Amino acid sequence: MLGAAVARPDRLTVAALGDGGFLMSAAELATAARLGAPLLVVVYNDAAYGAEVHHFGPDGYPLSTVTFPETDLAAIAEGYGCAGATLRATDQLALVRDWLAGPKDRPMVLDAKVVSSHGAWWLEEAFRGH
Ligand SMILES: Cc1ncc(C[n+]2csc(CCOP(=O)(O)OP(=O)(O)O)c2C)c(N)n1
Ligand SMILES: [Mg+2]
Repeated sequence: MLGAAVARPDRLTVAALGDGGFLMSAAELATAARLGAPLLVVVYNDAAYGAEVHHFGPDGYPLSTVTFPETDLAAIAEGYGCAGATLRATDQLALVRDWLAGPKDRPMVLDAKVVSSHGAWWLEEAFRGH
C-alpha cells in the first residue's frame, strides 16, 4: 500500500485491514508519515485475531491468546506522525471528509471499532470444516 501511495500520489490509496494485521505492521507508518503519503488506513478493530477466533471458539479452546485488550490505534498512529481518529458511529465519518478536503500531506488512520460479539458470517461459512 505504501508503494501504491508513492507511485500514484494523484490517486487516494486506501488500505483496509484488521487490528491484528495493523499491530503486526504499524512500524510502516513511520515511513508513510515521513514521506507524507496521501494514504487512508481503515482498521476494522474487533479487538481480536478474528479469523483465529473462528478456529479456536468452536473447538472449545480458550480465546485469551487471540483476543486483545482495548487498544488505542489512533493514538499509536498519531505517535508515528499520522492523523488518527477513533470511529464508533457513522456520523463521525465527517472527520474523514475534513481530511479528504485538506492537503493530505500525512496519512490518516481510522480506528473503526466494530462489534466482536460474533464473528463474520461469511468467514464462519468459509472456515466450516477447516
Ligand atoms: C504474519 C502472520 N501471522 C499469522 C497469520 C495468521 N492469521 C491469518 S488471519 C489472522 C488474524 C488477523 O487478525 P486481524 O488483522 O485483526 O483481522 P480479523 O480477522 O480480526 O478481521 C492471523 C493471525 C498471518 N496471516 N500472518
Ligand atoms: Mg481483528
